[in-house]
Amino acid sequence: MTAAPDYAEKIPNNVDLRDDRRLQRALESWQPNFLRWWESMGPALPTRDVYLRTAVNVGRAGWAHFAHVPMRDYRWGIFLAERDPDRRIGFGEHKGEPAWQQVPGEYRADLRRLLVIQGDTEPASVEQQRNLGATAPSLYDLRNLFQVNVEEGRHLWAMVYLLHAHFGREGREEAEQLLLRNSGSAESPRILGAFNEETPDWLSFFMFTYFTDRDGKYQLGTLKESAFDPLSRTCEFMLKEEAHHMMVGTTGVDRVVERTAQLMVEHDTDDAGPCGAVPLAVIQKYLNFHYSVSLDLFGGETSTNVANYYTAGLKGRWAEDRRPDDHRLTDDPMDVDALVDGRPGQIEVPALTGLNTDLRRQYIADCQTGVNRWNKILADAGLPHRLRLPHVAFNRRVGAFAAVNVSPDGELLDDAEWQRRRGGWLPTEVDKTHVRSLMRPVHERGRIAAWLAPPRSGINGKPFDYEYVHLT
Ligand code: BYC
Ligand code: FE
Ligand code: FE
Repeated sequence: MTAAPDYAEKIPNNVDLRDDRRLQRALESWQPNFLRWWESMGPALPTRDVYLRTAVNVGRAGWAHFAHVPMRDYRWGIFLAERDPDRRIGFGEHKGEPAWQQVPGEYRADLRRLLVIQGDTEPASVEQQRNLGATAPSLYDLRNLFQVNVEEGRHLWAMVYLLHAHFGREGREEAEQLLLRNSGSAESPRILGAFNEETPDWLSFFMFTYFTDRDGKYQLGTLKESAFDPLSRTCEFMLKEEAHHMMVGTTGVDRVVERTAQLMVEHDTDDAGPCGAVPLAVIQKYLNFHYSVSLDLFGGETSTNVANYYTAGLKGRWAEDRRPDDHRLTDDPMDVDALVDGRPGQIEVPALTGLNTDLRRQYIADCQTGVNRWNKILADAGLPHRLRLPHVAFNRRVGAFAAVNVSPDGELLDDAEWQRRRGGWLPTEVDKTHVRSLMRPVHERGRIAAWLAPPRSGINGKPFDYEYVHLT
């Protein structure tokens, strides 16, 4: 049994930090830098307190508690899911051996790289969302934004803990760097493309939490399979929090679509823009953008990196234990998306090098469930319009399709035609300006912006008109 964390400690944790003075001191010296980063790069809107969920334990019964807390007093703790002392490695060349409690020397560099990439995305998203508070459509949404922000902050702590505890001086240096790179910075940007894009409005925020946080869910799902047990346990716990981020994205887009559909019916028009909502065509363009930049986050269609990670036992597949194969894949083939004679098609490759494609496909199937939901909202409103996911090769910057221009239907285009038609598929300055014009803050209890439907239920059993945030 893991002991309940002691909230009197500077860093709440269930990793017996007090027994490791060196590690405790390292984290305590990183903490002020984290807090400085949070003050300068975290949520910009001043608040007195926010109704937040704080992770306090890992057991089945009650892993979190809810209370109004001043954000600067939020306790970013370190929590690993409970240890299974009998856990064995589930895949790769070490399959069947006991899971590792320490990092094997030969895998140090690869594991550090995975932790750094994962850790880099967490504060990046907080930076991207920094200014959204000023235009929140309701106190309920404002609270959800801040909840996501503090938890992404905690996910940074989760990676920094592993770097400090297992990677010595190099790990401490990487932990410093995680606070020095910044989203969109020209000199030292965040590592992955999607995390250098802007999140300037709430439609972008909902699309980001739907599509980009969902990449997080799938990547964490593969790292949860890791032979390195502390990483596995960390990711398992992070996934609990991620469920809320998924909810914010899914129901956020639901509510945008619902409001738009309502106004389309009411005014008998295809363009809800003049009625003060986001036109369905613009929702589709935002979807196209966030989906395609998120597809890039899965890396190349074929990758020797991912083959090495799998063989070594560092990174598994989504739902590894439910796969009906030998979990080694040394002789298996698989079809991956590729350019065939210059057009989108498929080729057969060794399964190990196709694992980014495997994970991307799991993700795509999950994304489709959201689109189905949103289409049901349109159908229930009596509208014939439908949303859809664009072709996998559309607007890609990473992997096999980075070199070509492909329409949402999968049609190959030359540069001139792409330039001529891209404004019909991706948000234009006019679209963005319209969306921004809708982003007038609604900070009064129980009220909501005109472009968005209210949620079906509140947070933790509270009503929509609860005082989720006290502004200063
Ligand atoms: N942008 O061999 P390849 C989350 C680089 S999100 C820029 O195909 P690999 C969250 C790649 O690094 C989850 N560069 O890649 C969400 C490589 O560089 P080097 C984050 C990219 O390694 C919302 C080169 O291209 N976690 O948690 O098989 C809010 C060749 O690529 C990109 C992880 O990603 C890109 N999009 O796969 C908050 C898990 N893609 O080595 C949080 C850890 C690739 O030539 N990361 N490159 O210098 C990984 O597992 C893998 O590194 C990747 C890439 C899946 C990212
Ligand atoms: Fe996260
Ligand atoms: Fe998240």
